[in-house]
Amino acid sequence: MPRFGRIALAGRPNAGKSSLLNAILGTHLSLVSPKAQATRLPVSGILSDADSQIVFIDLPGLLEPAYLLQTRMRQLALGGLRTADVVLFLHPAPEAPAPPLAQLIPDAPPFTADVITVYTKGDLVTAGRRQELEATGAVTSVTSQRSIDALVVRLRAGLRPGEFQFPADDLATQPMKFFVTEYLREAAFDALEDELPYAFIAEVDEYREERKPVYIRATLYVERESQKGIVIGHRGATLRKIGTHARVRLEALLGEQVYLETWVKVLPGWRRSAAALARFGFPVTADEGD
Ligand SMILES: Nc1nc2c(ncn2[C@@H]2O[C@H](COP(=O)(O)OP(=O)(O)O)[C@@H](O)[C@H]2O)c(=O)[nH]1
Ligand SMILES: [Mg+2]
Repeated sequence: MPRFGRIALAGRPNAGKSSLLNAILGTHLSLVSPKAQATRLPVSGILSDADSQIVFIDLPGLLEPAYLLQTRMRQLALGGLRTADVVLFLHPAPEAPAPPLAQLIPDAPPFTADVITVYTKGDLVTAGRRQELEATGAVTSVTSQRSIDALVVRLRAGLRPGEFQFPADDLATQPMKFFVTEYLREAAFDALEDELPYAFIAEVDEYREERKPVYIRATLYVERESQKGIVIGHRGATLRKIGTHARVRLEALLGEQVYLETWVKVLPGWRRSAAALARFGFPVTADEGD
């Protein structure tokens, strides 16, 4: 009998959730940034072997929302906890011990998943400290394949019987267009400073996979006219850098060449607009008045 499970990666912003997802999958699927709150929408990655399939769900970080986008991010993170069989609660080893997960989510509706504490960034503490922490939870580091493998073995062993929900060779559940916008955002987090990456979002206008190279046209949105100039940069240098970063990631994921065309536009206040957020894939929940 095959085994199947959904495992959510939860924790505070910057705990290393997306990095761990990528290390488990051996692919740079989810965007990673040293800046907090880069992940806005859950990213699912699939790990299959001969007789088991795990869908890992990389969730937005658990934080106190300051504006509507962050409210949506928190709702998505809490929703992800509800649909998981197992929750990996990630906490950086240098900041151990982890508080109880319940402390981060006093507003969460009850969920039934088992919670496993995973200390991330194990390479940033001493071997002695790692051993101490291993007594209370898993310890991983993206620089140690052994620690990633050990975690996967443990998770596979805990899976319940169930049919595969996805083809065995699928890596992701979301369409390639989604990853175009994610990698453009990763590039923005890399190339832009301060508040700008947070005011940045991307939308795919055209995706023609029948063309060789694959032709993709995307619009990059910021909130103010002054931000537009910064995203474009001197003679378009910053925009080129953003496009190249995203294109290289996409080509690695697709295994073929991509021609990525980008335009920059202003969409004032999109982070606080329910209509704009719905358009960018952040669902409006029923219990909300706006
Ligand atoms: N030293 C070290 N840094 C890590 C590790 N995992 C993640 N990071 C870094 O921590 C930062 C946040 O990682 P990210 O995966 O985006 O965190 P998320 O916000 O929880 O998804 C990035 O700069 C990563 O490179 C690790 O195992 N060791
Ligand atoms: Mg992340």
